[in-house]
Amino acid sequence: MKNLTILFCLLCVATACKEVSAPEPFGPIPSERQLAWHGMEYYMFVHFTVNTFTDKEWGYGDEKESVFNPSQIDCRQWAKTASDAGMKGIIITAKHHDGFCLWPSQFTKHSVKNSVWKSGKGDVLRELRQACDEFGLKFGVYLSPWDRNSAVYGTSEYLTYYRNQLHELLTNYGDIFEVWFDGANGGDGYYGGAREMRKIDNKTYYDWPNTHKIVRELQPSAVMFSDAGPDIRWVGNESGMGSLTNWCLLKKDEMYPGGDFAKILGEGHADGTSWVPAEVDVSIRPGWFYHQSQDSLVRSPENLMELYYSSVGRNSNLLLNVPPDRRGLLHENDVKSLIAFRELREKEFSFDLARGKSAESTEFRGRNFIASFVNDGDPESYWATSDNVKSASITINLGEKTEVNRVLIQENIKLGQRVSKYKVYAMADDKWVQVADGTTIGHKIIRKFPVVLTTDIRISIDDALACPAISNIELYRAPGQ
Ligand code: FUL
Repeated sequence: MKNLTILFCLLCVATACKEVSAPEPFGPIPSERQLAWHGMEYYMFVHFTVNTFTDKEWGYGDEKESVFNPSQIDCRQWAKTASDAGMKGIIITAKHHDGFCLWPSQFTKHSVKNSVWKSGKGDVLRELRQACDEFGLKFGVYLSPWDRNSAVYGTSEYLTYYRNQLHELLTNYGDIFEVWFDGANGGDGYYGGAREMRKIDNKTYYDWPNTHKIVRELQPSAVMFSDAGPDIRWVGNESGMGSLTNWCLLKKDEMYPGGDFAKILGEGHADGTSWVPAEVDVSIRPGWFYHQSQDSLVRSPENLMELYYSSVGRNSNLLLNVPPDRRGLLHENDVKSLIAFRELREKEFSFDLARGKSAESTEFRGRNFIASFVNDGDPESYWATSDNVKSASITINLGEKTEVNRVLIQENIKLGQRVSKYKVYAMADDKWVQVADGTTIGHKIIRKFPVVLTTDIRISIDDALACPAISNIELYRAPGQ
């Protein structure tokens, strides 16, 4: 009888621990290009044009080309700074609303080729591309749809002009990782001397689907950003605030660039029909362009750290604008702050207390999806529950009493975004104490809580759209409280 019992138990263990198939993907999932984008997390925005020299934020379109004359431009300094700051790429305003082109476009006179800079032989994009390659950064372009210089803005001829320019950018400057389509458009402008108000219909004028096709064809690995995607969405504000509830999903066919969708863009749609994650774009200074008067208003490293928590820590990427000055250099104050911010980040996340510690879960679907895959340092392995189990918890035993005040959690988003409710507990004085709670996870969340002296941290997934699949959990003791 005893032998039979032992055999029975062994059989049970063998069944529970057998290798099983992975969960089926749930809902929309990211494309390869979107997955690569998620991995970038933090990169630089560069706003640079005639405005830098006229001290404006929006040029009217009548600026003389000669005003663009950086005295010591050095794109290597921009790229080196981005790399030293821990950024993964740079997106530059190839053309802002004023219509001035930072490359010698053959379709307009309004560009660097008619400036005095390098006797009209310069090309900012070419220099930046080379610098990005040298420092191992990806390269992206912003091409403003609104063009206050163009005489034909508002007519169908302008679309041809816009697409020709896009073609130049996408064929002459190597691999582009992101194409940024701004949502601001229509209003008064120079328009070739007409100096009038021109309004366009956001929904129809640009015929976006056909412009998107050009990008797909010429740069299949590039993601496209706009208020409403198609690949990456605006977060709905320019203050650096990602939303705590943040689905990478969107009913994108109901949206259009320039529409009034701020709240929806922050949260996304739990039942969205496409994978369109949020990007937080924000400037290191009050303005997007350089103004000497703002030299003392550069965000502090501590403030940038807050931005990091409210963007990367909320399932968004951080696109941080650092505008070059009239010399064509990133200002010393900005550089100092960026480097100190990197140092702060390194201190904040210097040692993962969870890595390699014992982890147990209330449920797992099979031995190839066990709890300890969340803290093995392998981004490919993950813990997943059986298909019908939508709430379960995982407990990491730290081995001894340890101070903890940060938790980082990642879902395996290749299978879609699933978790809709979670809580984090710490075992303190023999009791479970709740230290954080929230809704969505997605690519990554980082949560702060007051220092707790604990032996175990428990992540409780309380609800999910499909069985949870968690690829990573990290724990930290960041300096301070
Ligand atoms: C906005 C523009 O109007 C600003 O000038 C800036 O380029 C910002 C990133 O997007 O829509």
